[in-house]
Amino acid sequence: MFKKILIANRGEIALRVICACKELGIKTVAVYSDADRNSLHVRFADEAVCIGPPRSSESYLNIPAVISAAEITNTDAIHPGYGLLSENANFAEVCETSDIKFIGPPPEVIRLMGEKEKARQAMKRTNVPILPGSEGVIATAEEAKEWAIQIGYPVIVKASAGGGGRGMRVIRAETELEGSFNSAQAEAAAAFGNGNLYMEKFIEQPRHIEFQVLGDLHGKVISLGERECSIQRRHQKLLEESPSTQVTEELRQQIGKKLSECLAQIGYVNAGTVEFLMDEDGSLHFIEMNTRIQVEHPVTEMVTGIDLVKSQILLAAGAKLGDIIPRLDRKGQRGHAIECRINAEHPEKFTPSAGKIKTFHVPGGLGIRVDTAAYAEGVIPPYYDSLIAKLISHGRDRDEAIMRMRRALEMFIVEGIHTTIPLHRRIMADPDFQAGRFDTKYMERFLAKLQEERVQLTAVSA
Ligand code: MV4
Repeated sequence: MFKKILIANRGEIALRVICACKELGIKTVAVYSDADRNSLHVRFADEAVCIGPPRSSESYLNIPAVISAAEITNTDAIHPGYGLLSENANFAEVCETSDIKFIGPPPEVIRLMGEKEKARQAMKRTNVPILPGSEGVIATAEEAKEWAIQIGYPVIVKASAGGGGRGMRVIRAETELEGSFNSAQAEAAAAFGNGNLYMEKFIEQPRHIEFQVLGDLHGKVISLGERECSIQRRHQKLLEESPSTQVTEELRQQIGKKLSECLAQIGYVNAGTVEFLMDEDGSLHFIEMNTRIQVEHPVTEMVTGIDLVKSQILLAAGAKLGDIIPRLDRKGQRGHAIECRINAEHPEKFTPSAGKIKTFHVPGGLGIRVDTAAYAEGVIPPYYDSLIAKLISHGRDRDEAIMRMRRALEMFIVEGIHTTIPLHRRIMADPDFQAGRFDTKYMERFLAKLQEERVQLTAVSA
């Protein structure tokens, strides 16, 4: 087992990893930028190393600085958290060549999943359902035209190096094809240094449903069920839940089995998330895979009782899935969990709201969990992600999870900066949300409805 782990991250996820290490009796090293000197991850780690100026590009993303910090502290392994270096195959490679265990999949698997078109073909080969689409990269608009005829309009072209919504174009008719194809190619080349595009049938109003998987170093992969993540705005998720009201036990088992087989073949190791779109008739279609622990992992933890971050560490150290997860826990999901992302943002304009927190009161009680690194009198720097807390509720069923979330949102007080708390209060009160009637277009409709009613969310937050 590792004696010491360096956490190459900040904020709530750095604290989350420290929690797992403490429970495993592993020493921790925090790295921090000049802007994070007074952050809680620095306080709760056993050691802390300053790795540079506030901007991420000069600190948390600076590979030589992170590796040097690991070397001077005699670290055995690095946990990258999410974002930052977590899906950087080169970083994973540098860790391994420096004799430091990277807590995540092998570099070649990170690289494969980073090339969305290759990931798609890999899933197809092992019978994971994918959308009708192109095979291999599309070189020219002419070629794209032929694929579009075969697939049938509407189609979507996506950047192979993209993901998270960048470098995509929906094409509804042949007249739009050449223009959209060329602009997507140029955008992808500029953004990712790689203009490779592929094409899929376009699903108009999908739900976004993702499966959590864990793989060990002995060739075994298991699925821990799904999360429903459709409630998002501009590709930023706002709240997630597990299980999805739309996934039957039969579908969950069927997809879980296929994923276990497919990912075992690929050599998948550690935690991962497989993203699907659900169409109007309830079928799931693979779109991409994320090779990291995700922000929304707690909803899976609440319904499975499995500590995913502890599992990541144990799996990286060579543990067998059968030894760390009792058969009973693998049976399935108990109850229902919801996570609200509390961002330091204006709740309507979604513009960042950095500054000093004046009051910070966190709710608690049965069925409530708060993952945060924020505190009263603490400062939210403007340089990083705006997520300041995750409020998670768990109940015997969805209604109970919603009721618990509603009372916890009432008792969550943040003063001094704007947050998304008032927005979440409104969503929880929405009959469509309560009935489970939503898809990836939900927030557009919801925000339009608020505008019509002229609801001032900031007034609620004061
Ligand atoms: C799609 C799609 C419809 N059809 N692919 C957006 C982010 C990227 N991960 C994939 N995305 C989409 N791919 C096909 N074939 C619609 C989206 C999409 C979306 C997906 C998940 C969550 C929110 C979304 C919001 C807009 C578009």
